[in-house]
Amino acid sequence: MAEKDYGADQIKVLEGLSAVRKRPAMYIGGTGKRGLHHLVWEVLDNSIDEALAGFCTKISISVNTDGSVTVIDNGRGIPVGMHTKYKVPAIEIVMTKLHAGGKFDNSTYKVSGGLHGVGVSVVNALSEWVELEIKRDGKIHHQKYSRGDKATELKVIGDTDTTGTKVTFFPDAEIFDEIIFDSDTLIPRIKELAYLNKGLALDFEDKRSGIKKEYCFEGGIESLICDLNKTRTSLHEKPIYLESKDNNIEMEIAMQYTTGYTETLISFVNNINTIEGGTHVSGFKAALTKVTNTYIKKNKLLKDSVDITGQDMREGLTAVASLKIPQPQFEGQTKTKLGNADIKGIVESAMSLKLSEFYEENPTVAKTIVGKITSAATARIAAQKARELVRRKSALESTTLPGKLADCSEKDASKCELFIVEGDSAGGSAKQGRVRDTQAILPLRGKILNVEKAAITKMIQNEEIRALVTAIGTGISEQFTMEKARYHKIIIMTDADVDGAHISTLLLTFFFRYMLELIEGGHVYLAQPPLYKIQKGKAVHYVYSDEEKHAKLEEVGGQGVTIQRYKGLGEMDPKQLWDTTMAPESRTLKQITIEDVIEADQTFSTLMGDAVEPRRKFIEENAKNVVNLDV
Ligand code: 0RA
Repeated sequence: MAEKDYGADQIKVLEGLSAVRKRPAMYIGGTGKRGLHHLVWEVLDNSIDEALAGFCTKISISVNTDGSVTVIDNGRGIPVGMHTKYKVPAIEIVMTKLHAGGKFDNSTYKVSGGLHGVGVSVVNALSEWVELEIKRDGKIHHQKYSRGDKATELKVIGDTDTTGTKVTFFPDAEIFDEIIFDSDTLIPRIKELAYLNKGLALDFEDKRSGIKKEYCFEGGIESLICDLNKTRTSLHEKPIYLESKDNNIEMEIAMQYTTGYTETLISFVNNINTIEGGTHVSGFKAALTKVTNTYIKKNKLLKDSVDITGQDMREGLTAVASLKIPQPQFEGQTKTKLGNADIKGIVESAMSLKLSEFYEENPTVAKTIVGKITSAATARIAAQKARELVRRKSALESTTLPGKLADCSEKDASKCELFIVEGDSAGGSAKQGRVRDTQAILPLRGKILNVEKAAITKMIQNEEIRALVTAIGTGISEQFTMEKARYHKIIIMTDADVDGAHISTLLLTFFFRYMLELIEGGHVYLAQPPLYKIQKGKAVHYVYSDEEKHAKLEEVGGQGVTIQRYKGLGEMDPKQLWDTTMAPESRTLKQITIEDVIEADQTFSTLMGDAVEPRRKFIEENAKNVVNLDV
């Protein structure tokens, strides 16, 4: 491009500006606020093109006190030489003819994108006046225009040893609904352009309010990633930056994984935000998936059974892809979707090459990323299985009640209680001791599955759990429906020992994970079986703690007192179990509150970990540590 001589002769296609004034919306999208600001973008785009062509390093934009806008660049300056064919200075063709400009033909490409890329002549057509100052060929040239027409002759007003273009324009109130420029509209786009054109200095000043901004990002879109991830926790320190330039196509990609779950993928083509995506975005996604999968396989970072989707690949990813291509075809509702079919393959292969290089050179980062992706996949698969299983009604909503449930006869759930009893023998006593109309008994054999550790699939296959879910009737997780509950009191009744505490903890974990509403509604209780039976003659006392035992012994003490320590519920006969633990008028129940559970949630994680010692200790301490609550 640089070696091409952009003489005045290269400016060819000509058409007057009357069409623009007649139908402005066709050229700038409308005559409202957006259209008005589009004038600024159109002028700015010409300067940015100079920067992209490698001739301009700094652009200043100002809103002046009179409401006009000035854009100054240090590019080559609009050509001022005489056009051999039209016998007028080239700049007059640039300013007064639609589509005029060397940039319109194929010898170069207009990379930055005005809405229609029609050039500065449109701005001229829709401005009350335009004033130009061109530094070129050692001279400062000046000219004024009015509503698209030449108002003064091009003249030299001084000498200079630099080059550049200064365009000042005042929008035409006959065209626009309002002609007041808004800094809040201008500044974000100017900043975005600074990110998208690394190293290019963009200054802004609003002389009406005194607001000043200076943007220049040496890191370009890498800096944009850092900015976007400012409020997030990144998984690797520096964004990954991939760059390639081939056959007039420039590709820049910056990406960084975070601990979060959202995917932020922003793409640009020729500085235009392609909100609707397009072929370049498809290429990006394909490359990320392929290269990462290949890396995982090559380094055996995963069991083959887990298959990772593109979505898993992008969980927690913040990425910006910026493309500069010669002839973008924008499609879609808002013309922000790239349509060029060949770009998918071009981006995919360029990015694949660079990303695999990056993974090879940065194995630590690569492995961190793989770790993130793997856990995204695992979580997705688990959630999916859970949904499928819950949906398959037979899995958990079988209508036939479990055989070992001794149900109650009352149909009003608010009057019914379900005792979940540890062990078949205690279950037997409970079945005999209960009041049949309102109390149901479900014996659980041994320990139920540790739901914290077990995958949901396993959990649902677990017989004890299935019996429990069917008996309660509510369903689990998203399917949970309190109205379907068959009992409003769920009472966990276990031995007052380590195993009993463990079982009740496991049950609470289950309720917490899958039937939280049951706990929130105050429907879950722990039964409090006595620890000791103290007997003197015919008088029998049951005590529920060591403190109580001491107090009772002081009271009844002396000779002939026998103390029996209950090792399990099974040691009690049906009547004793009824009197001490089940009879509503004499029993003590501990209602499980959400606070208990929140605290327990952390404890559960500790508990279900692999360290046996702290777990045992915890269970022992807490087996005794029960706050009594009369219900
Ligand atoms: C046509 C041809 C050349 C440059 C420009 C237009 C140009 C336009 C604007 C608008 C704002 N700033 C600008 N800078 C340059 C090529 C000039 C050459 O070959 O030297």
